[in-house]
Amino acid sequence: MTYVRSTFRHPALPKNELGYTVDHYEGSLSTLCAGCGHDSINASIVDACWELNIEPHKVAKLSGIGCSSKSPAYFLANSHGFNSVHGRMPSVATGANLANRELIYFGVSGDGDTASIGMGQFVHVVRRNLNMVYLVMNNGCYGLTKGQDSATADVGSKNKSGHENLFEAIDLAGLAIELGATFVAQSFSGDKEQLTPLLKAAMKHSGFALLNVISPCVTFNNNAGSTKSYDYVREHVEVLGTVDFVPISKEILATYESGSIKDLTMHDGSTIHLHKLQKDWDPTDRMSAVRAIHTARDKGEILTGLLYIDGSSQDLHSLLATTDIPLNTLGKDVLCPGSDALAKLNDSLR
Ligand SMILES: Cc1ncc(C[n+]2csc(CCOP(=O)(O)OP(=O)(O)O)c2C)c(N)n1
Ligand code: SF4
Repeated sequence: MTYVRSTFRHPALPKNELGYTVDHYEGSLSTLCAGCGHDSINASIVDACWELNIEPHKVAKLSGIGCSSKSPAYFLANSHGFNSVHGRMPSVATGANLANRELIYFGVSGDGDTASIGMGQFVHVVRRNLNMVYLVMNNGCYGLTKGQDSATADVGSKNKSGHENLFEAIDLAGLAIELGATFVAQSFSGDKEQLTPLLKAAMKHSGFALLNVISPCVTFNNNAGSTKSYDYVREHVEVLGTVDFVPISKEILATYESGSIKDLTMHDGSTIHLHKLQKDWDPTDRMSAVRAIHTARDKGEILTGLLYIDGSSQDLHSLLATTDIPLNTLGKDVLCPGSDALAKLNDSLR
Protein backbone atom coordinates (compact mmCIF):
# COMPACT_ATOMS: atom_id res chain seq x y z
CA MET A 1 0.00 0.00 0.00
CA THR A 2 1.27 3.44 -0.85
CA TYR A 3 0.55 6.56 1.17
CA VAL A 4 1.49 8.90 -1.67
CA ARG A 5 -1.43 10.42 -3.55
CA SER A 6 -1.03 10.59 -7.32
CA THR A 7 -0.82 14.17 -8.59
CA PHE A 8 -2.25 13.26 -12.00
CA ARG A 9 -5.71 14.75 -12.60
CA HIS A 10 -7.79 14.29 -15.70
CA PRO A 11 -7.84 17.65 -17.53
CA ALA A 12 -11.61 17.39 -18.00
CA LEU A 13 -12.33 17.29 -14.24
CA PRO A 14 -14.93 19.96 -13.40
CA LYS A 15 -13.71 23.14 -11.72
CA ASN A 16 -15.53 25.38 -9.25
CA GLU A 17 -15.83 29.17 -9.58
CA LEU A 18 -12.31 29.58 -8.17
CA GLY A 19 -10.90 27.30 -10.86
CA TYR A 20 -10.14 24.46 -8.44
CA THR A 21 -10.91 20.79 -9.04
CA VAL A 22 -12.26 18.87 -6.06
CA ASP A 23 -8.87 17.28 -5.26
CA HIS A 24 -7.63 20.75 -4.27
CA TYR A 25 -9.85 20.31 -1.19
CA GLU A 26 -8.56 16.87 -0.21
CA GLY A 27 -5.97 16.16 2.47
CA SER A 28 -3.47 13.38 3.08
CA LEU A 29 -4.46 9.77 2.44
CA SER A 30 -6.49 8.53 5.36
CA THR A 31 -4.96 6.10 7.85
CA LEU A 32 -8.35 5.38 9.48
CA CYS A 33 -9.74 1.81 9.27
CA ALA A 34 -11.35 0.94 5.94
CA GLY A 35 -15.10 1.59 6.30
CA CYS A 36 -14.78 4.02 9.24
CA GLY A 37 -17.70 6.47 9.21
CA HIS A 38 -15.28 9.35 9.80
CA ASP A 39 -13.85 8.94 6.28
CA SER A 40 -17.32 9.32 4.72
CA ILE A 41 -17.81 12.56 6.67
CA ASN A 42 -14.42 13.81 5.48
CA ALA A 43 -15.51 13.16 1.88
CA SER A 44 -18.66 15.24 2.49
CA ILE A 45 -16.58 18.10 3.92
CA VAL A 46 -14.40 18.07 0.78
CA ASP A 47 -17.48 18.20 -1.46
CA ALA A 48 -19.21 20.90 0.61
CA CYS A 49 -16.17 23.21 0.54
CA TRP A 50 -15.58 22.64 -3.18
CA GLU A 51 -19.21 23.28 -4.07
CA LEU A 52 -19.35 26.40 -1.88
CA ASN A 53 -16.23 27.81 -3.63
CA ILE A 54 -14.48 28.25 -0.31
CA GLU A 55 -10.90 29.43 -0.47
CA PRO A 56 -9.00 26.79 1.51
CA HIS A 57 -6.67 29.36 3.11
CA LYS A 58 -9.75 31.02 4.62
CA VAL A 59 -10.49 27.93 6.73
CA ALA A 60 -8.99 26.98 10.10
CA LYS A 61 -9.41 23.29 11.06
CA LEU A 62 -9.24 22.57 14.77
CA SER A 63 -9.50 19.33 16.68
CA GLY A 64 -8.80 17.52 19.94
CA ILE A 65 -7.57 13.92 20.20
CA GLY A 66 -9.11 10.74 18.78
CA CYS A 67 -9.56 9.04 15.41
CA SER A 68 -12.15 11.74 14.67
CA SER A 69 -9.73 14.45 15.70
CA LYS A 70 -7.18 13.07 13.20
CA SER A 71 -9.69 13.77 10.43
CA PRO A 72 -8.64 17.34 9.62
CA ALA A 73 -5.45 15.80 8.20
CA TYR A 74 -7.62 14.13 5.56
CA PHE A 75 -9.38 17.18 4.13
CA LEU A 76 -8.38 20.70 3.07
CA ALA A 77 -4.60 20.26 2.88
CA ASN A 78 -4.27 23.95 1.97
CA SER A 79 -6.03 25.27 5.10
CA HIS A 80 -4.76 26.25 8.53
CA GLY A 81 -4.84 23.46 11.10
CA PHE A 82 -4.36 22.97 14.83
CA ASN A 83 -4.59 19.50 16.37
CA SER A 84 -4.88 20.45 20.05
CA VAL A 85 -5.17 18.52 23.31
CA HIS A 86 -7.90 15.99 24.26
CA GLY A 87 -11.15 17.93 24.87
CA ARG A 88 -9.51 21.34 24.53
CA MET A 89 -10.41 22.27 20.96
CA PRO A 90 -13.08 24.85 22.00
CA SER A 91 -10.66 27.09 23.89
CA VAL A 92 -8.17 27.04 21.01
CA ALA A 93 -11.01 27.83 18.60
CA THR A 94 -12.19 30.68 20.84
CA GLY A 95 -8.74 32.29 20.97
CA ALA A 96 -8.17 31.93 17.23
CA ASN A 97 -11.63 33.21 16.34
CA LEU A 98 -11.30 36.28 18.56
CA ALA A 99 -7.93 37.09 17.02
CA ASN A 100 -9.10 36.70 13.42
CA ARG A 101 -12.82 36.81 12.72
CA GLU A 102 -12.34 36.43 8.97
CA LEU A 103 -11.67 32.69 8.83
CA ILE A 104 -14.19 29.87 8.79
CA TYR A 105 -13.59 27.89 11.96
CA PHE A 106 -14.17 24.20 11.48
CA GLY A 107 -13.85 22.15 14.66
CA VAL A 108 -13.82 18.36 14.54
CA SER A 109 -14.30 16.32 17.69
CA GLY A 110 -15.39 12.88 18.84
CA ASP A 111 -18.04 11.86 21.35
CA GLY A 112 -15.26 11.02 23.81
CA ASP A 113 -13.42 14.26 23.08
CA THR A 114 -16.65 16.28 23.54
CA ALA A 115 -18.94 14.45 25.98
CA SER A 116 -16.34 13.33 28.53
CA ILE A 117 -13.03 15.13 28.93
CA GLY A 118 -14.17 18.07 26.78
CA MET A 119 -17.61 18.62 28.28
CA GLY A 120 -16.54 21.61 30.36
CA GLN A 121 -15.23 23.41 27.29
CA PHE A 122 -18.08 22.29 25.03
CA VAL A 123 -20.85 23.78 27.15
CA HIS A 124 -19.14 27.17 27.30
CA VAL A 125 -18.39 27.40 23.60
CA VAL A 126 -22.08 26.70 22.94
CA ARG A 127 -23.39 29.35 25.31
CA ARG A 128 -20.93 31.92 23.96
CA ASN A 129 -22.23 31.36 20.42
CA LEU A 130 -18.73 31.31 18.94
CA ASN A 131 -18.94 31.55 15.16
CA MET A 132 -17.79 28.06 14.24
CA VAL A 133 -18.85 24.68 12.93
CA TYR A 134 -18.54 22.10 15.71
CA LEU A 135 -18.70 18.65 14.15
CA VAL A 136 -18.95 15.62 16.42
CA MET A 137 -18.13 12.32 14.73
CA ASN A 138 -20.23 10.27 17.13
CA ASN A 139 -19.53 6.52 17.29
CA GLY A 140 -20.50 5.89 20.91
CA CYS A 141 -17.00 4.72 21.80
CA TYR A 142 -13.38 5.76 22.20
CA GLY A 143 -12.14 4.39 18.87
CA LEU A 144 -8.51 5.46 19.19
CA THR A 145 -8.03 3.75 22.57
CA LYS A 146 -9.70 0.51 21.44
CA GLY A 147 -13.44 0.91 21.86
CA GLN A 148 -14.37 1.74 25.49
CA ASP A 149 -17.97 3.00 25.87
CA SER A 150 -18.28 6.76 25.61
CA ALA A 151 -20.83 9.00 27.33
CA THR A 152 -23.02 9.00 24.19
CA ALA A 153 -23.38 5.19 24.21
CA ASP A 154 -27.06 4.36 24.77
CA VAL A 155 -28.12 2.58 27.94
CA GLY A 156 -28.39 -1.14 27.16
CA SER A 157 -26.17 -0.86 24.07
CA LYS A 158 -23.57 -3.64 23.81
CA ASN A 159 -19.99 -3.11 22.73
CA LYS A 160 -17.83 -5.62 20.84
CA SER A 161 -16.82 -7.51 23.98
CA GLY A 162 -20.52 -8.01 24.85
CA HIS A 163 -20.44 -5.56 27.75
CA GLU A 164 -23.79 -3.79 28.24
CA ASN A 165 -23.69 -0.06 28.95
CA LEU A 166 -25.49 0.76 32.23
CA PHE A 167 -25.63 4.52 31.93
CA GLU A 168 -27.93 7.01 30.23
CA ALA A 169 -26.47 8.59 27.12
CA ILE A 170 -25.68 12.29 26.91
CA ASP A 171 -27.74 13.75 24.07
CA LEU A 172 -25.45 16.40 22.57
CA ALA A 173 -28.11 17.93 20.30
CA GLY A 174 -30.66 18.30 23.12
CA LEU A 175 -28.00 19.67 25.46
CA ALA A 176 -26.82 22.21 22.88
CA ILE A 177 -30.36 23.52 22.33
CA GLU A 178 -30.82 23.78 26.09
CA LEU A 179 -27.61 25.85 26.29
CA GLY A 180 -28.77 28.29 23.62
CA ALA A 181 -27.12 26.88 20.49
CA THR A 182 -28.29 28.73 17.40
CA PHE A 183 -27.86 25.92 14.83
CA VAL A 184 -28.26 22.25 15.71
CA ALA A 185 -28.33 19.42 13.19
CA GLN A 186 -27.89 15.67 13.26
CA SER A 187 -26.95 13.34 10.47
CA PHE A 188 -25.47 9.95 9.61
CA SER A 189 -22.11 9.39 7.94
CA GLY A 190 -23.84 7.03 5.49
CA ASP A 191 -26.20 9.76 4.23
CA LYS A 192 -24.03 12.03 2.13
CA GLU A 193 -27.02 13.60 0.40
CA GLN A 194 -28.26 14.95 3.70
CA LEU A 195 -24.88 15.66 5.29
CA THR A 196 -23.29 17.77 2.52
CA PRO A 197 -25.97 20.52 2.43
CA LEU A 198 -26.09 20.52 6.24
CA LEU A 199 -22.33 21.15 6.30
CA LYS A 200 -22.76 24.03 3.85
CA ALA A 201 -25.54 25.58 5.93
CA ALA A 202 -23.47 25.16 9.11
CA MET A 203 -20.50 26.94 7.52
CA LYS A 204 -22.74 29.85 6.46
CA HIS A 205 -24.44 30.16 9.83
CA SER A 206 -23.37 33.18 11.85
CA GLY A 207 -22.79 31.67 15.28
CA PHE A 208 -22.27 28.26 16.83
CA ALA A 209 -23.35 25.40 14.56
CA LEU A 210 -23.41 21.92 16.07
CA LEU A 211 -23.43 18.95 13.70
CA ASN A 212 -23.78 15.71 15.63
CA VAL A 213 -23.11 12.98 13.07
CA ILE A 214 -23.51 9.28 13.87
CA SER A 215 -20.34 7.76 12.45
CA PRO A 216 -19.97 4.01 13.08
CA CYS A 217 -16.65 2.60 14.30
CA VAL A 218 -16.31 -0.55 12.18
CA THR A 219 -13.52 -1.94 14.32
CA PHE A 220 -14.92 -1.61 17.84
CA ASN A 221 -18.65 -0.76 17.79
CA ASN A 222 -20.33 -2.18 14.70
CA ASN A 223 -21.58 -5.37 16.34
CA ALA A 224 -25.08 -6.70 17.00
CA GLY A 225 -26.44 -5.00 20.13
CA SER A 226 -24.67 -1.70 19.45
CA THR A 227 -26.96 1.26 18.77
CA LYS A 228 -24.23 3.02 16.78
CA SER A 229 -23.68 0.22 14.22
CA TYR A 230 -24.44 0.74 10.52
CA ASP A 231 -27.32 -1.76 10.63
CA TYR A 232 -28.93 -0.28 13.73
CA VAL A 233 -28.68 3.32 12.52
CA ARG A 234 -30.08 2.48 9.08
CA GLU A 235 -33.04 0.72 10.71
CA HIS A 236 -33.81 3.45 13.27
CA VAL A 237 -33.06 6.67 11.45
CA GLU A 238 -35.98 9.12 11.27
CA VAL A 239 -35.37 11.92 8.79
CA LEU A 240 -37.03 15.16 9.91
CA GLY A 241 -36.58 16.79 6.56
CA THR A 242 -34.15 17.12 3.69
CA VAL A 243 -32.17 20.26 3.11
CA ASP A 244 -31.09 22.12 -0.04
CA PHE A 245 -28.57 24.82 0.53
CA VAL A 246 -28.70 27.62 -2.06
CA PRO A 247 -25.78 30.07 -2.00
CA ILE A 248 -26.63 33.72 -2.56
CA SER A 249 -25.19 33.78 -6.06
CA LYS A 250 -27.16 30.79 -7.36
CA GLU A 251 -30.43 31.08 -9.20
CA ILE A 252 -33.15 28.91 -7.68
CA LEU A 253 -34.21 26.48 -10.38
CA ALA A 254 -35.86 23.66 -8.50
CA THR A 255 -39.60 23.62 -7.94
CA TYR A 256 -41.00 22.21 -4.75
CA GLU A 257 -44.28 20.82 -3.60
CA SER A 258 -45.92 23.62 -1.63
CA GLY A 259 -46.72 23.04 2.02
CA SER A 260 -43.70 20.84 2.71
CA ILE A 261 -41.19 23.64 2.25
CA LYS A 262 -39.76 26.14 4.65
CA ASP A 263 -37.30 28.73 3.31
CA LEU A 264 -34.77 29.94 5.83
CA THR A 265 -32.66 32.94 4.86
CA MET A 266 -29.12 33.04 6.24
CA HIS A 267 -27.18 36.18 7.29
CA ASP A 268 -25.37 36.46 3.94
CA GLY A 269 -28.58 36.04 1.91
CA SER A 270 -28.09 32.33 1.15
CA THR A 271 -31.17 30.21 1.55
CA ILE A 272 -31.90 26.86 3.16
CA HIS A 273 -34.80 25.12 1.45
CA LEU A 274 -36.12 22.71 4.00
CA HIS A 275 -38.38 19.90 2.79
CA LYS A 276 -40.20 19.10 5.99
CA LEU A 277 -41.21 15.48 6.34
CA GLN A 278 -42.82 15.97 9.75
CA LYS A 279 -45.74 18.36 10.09
CA ASP A 280 -45.73 18.96 13.84
CA TRP A 281 -42.21 20.34 14.06
CA ASP A 282 -40.85 23.81 13.36
CA PRO A 283 -37.03 24.16 13.16
CA THR A 284 -37.23 27.84 14.12
CA ASP A 285 -39.07 27.04 17.35
CA ARG A 286 -36.82 25.84 20.15
CA MET A 287 -39.60 24.11 22.10
CA SER A 288 -40.75 22.31 18.99
CA ALA A 289 -37.21 21.05 18.33
CA VAL A 290 -36.84 19.87 21.93
CA ARG A 291 -40.20 18.07 21.70
CA ALA A 292 -39.16 16.36 18.46
CA ILE A 293 -35.92 15.15 20.09
CA HIS A 294 -37.76 13.77 23.15
CA THR A 295 -40.46 12.09 21.07
CA ALA A 296 -37.83 10.41 18.89
CA ARG A 297 -35.86 9.30 21.94
CA ASP A 298 -38.95 7.71 23.50
CA LYS A 299 -39.56 5.78 20.28
CA GLY A 300 -35.92 4.68 20.00
CA GLU A 301 -35.49 6.67 16.77
CA ILE A 302 -32.41 8.57 15.64
CA LEU A 303 -33.59 11.96 14.43
CA THR A 304 -31.63 13.50 11.54
CA GLY A 305 -31.82 16.79 9.68
CA LEU A 306 -31.70 20.43 10.72
CA LEU A 307 -33.32 20.29 14.17
CA TYR A 308 -33.11 23.92 15.16
CA ILE A 309 -31.94 27.26 13.77
CA ASP A 310 -32.14 30.74 15.22
CA GLY A 311 -32.24 33.19 12.33
CA SER A 312 -31.48 36.16 14.59
CA SER A 313 -28.30 34.62 15.99
CA GLN A 314 -25.69 37.09 17.28
CA ASP A 315 -22.24 35.56 17.38
CA LEU A 316 -19.63 36.23 20.07
CA HIS A 317 -18.05 39.12 18.14
CA SER A 318 -21.42 40.90 17.93
CA LEU A 319 -22.13 40.26 21.60
CA LEU A 320 -18.74 41.63 22.64
CA ALA A 321 -18.93 44.47 20.09
CA THR A 322 -15.39 43.77 18.92
CA THR A 323 -13.90 45.73 16.07
CA ASP A 324 -14.75 44.65 12.52
CA ILE A 325 -11.06 44.61 11.73
CA PRO A 326 -9.42 41.32 12.73
CA LEU A 327 -7.41 41.89 15.93
CA ASN A 328 -4.37 40.19 14.43
CA THR A 329 -4.12 42.92 11.77
CA LEU A 330 -4.42 45.92 14.12
CA GLY A 331 -1.26 48.02 14.28
CA LYS A 332 0.69 49.06 17.35
CA ASP A 333 -0.84 52.57 17.41
CA VAL A 334 -4.37 51.17 17.70
CA LEU A 335 -3.48 48.48 20.17
CA CYS A 336 -1.35 50.80 22.31
CA PRO A 337 -2.88 54.30 22.05
CA GLY A 338 -0.49 55.90 24.58
CA SER A 339 -0.53 57.27 28.12
CA ASP A 340 -3.08 60.06 27.47
CA ALA A 341 -5.68 57.55 26.31
CA LEU A 342 -4.88 55.35 29.32
CA ALA A 343 -5.27 58.29 31.70
CA LYS A 344 -8.65 59.14 30.14
CA LEU A 345 -9.80 55.54 30.47
CA ASN A 346 -8.72 55.44 34.12
CA ASP A 347 -10.55 58.73 34.80
CA SER A 348 -13.73 57.31 33.26
CA LEU A 349 -13.60 54.47 35.77
CA ARG A 350 -13.19 56.65 38.88
C1 LIG B 1 -5.59 13.92 28.55
C2 LIG B 1 -5.83 12.64 27.80
N1 LIG B 1 -6.54 11.65 28.36
C3 LIG B 1 -6.77 10.50 27.69
C4 LIG B 1 -6.24 10.33 26.44
C5 LIG B 1 -6.48 9.01 25.72
N2 LIG B 1 -7.41 9.13 24.62
C6 LIG B 1 -7.01 9.37 23.37
S1 LIG B 1 -8.25 9.47 22.29
C7 LIG B 1 -9.39 9.14 23.50
C8 LIG B 1 -10.86 9.05 23.22
C9 LIG B 1 -11.21 9.18 21.79
O1 LIG B 1 -12.59 8.99 21.62
P1 LIG B 1 -13.43 9.93 20.69
O2 LIG B 1 -13.21 11.36 21.01
O3 LIG B 1 -14.84 9.46 20.75
O4 LIG B 1 -12.81 9.71 19.24
P2 LIG B 1 -12.80 8.42 18.29
O5 LIG B 1 -11.43 7.87 18.40
O6 LIG B 1 -13.86 7.47 18.72
O7 LIG B 1 -13.09 9.01 16.95
C10 LIG B 1 -8.77 8.98 24.73
C11 LIG B 1 -9.49 8.68 25.99
C12 LIG B 1 -5.49 11.38 25.88
N3 LIG B 1 -4.96 11.31 24.66
N4 LIG B 1 -5.29 12.51 26.56
S1 SF4 C 1 -10.83 2.46 15.41
FE1 SF4 C 1 -12.95 2.93 14.86
S2 SF4 C 1 -13.07 5.19 14.90
FE2 SF4 C 1 -10.91 4.63 14.79
S3 SF4 C 1 -10.40 4.63 12.61
FE3 SF4 C 1 -10.95 2.52 13.17
S4 SF4 C 1 -13.13 2.39 12.69
FE4 SF4 C 1 -12.63 4.57 12.79
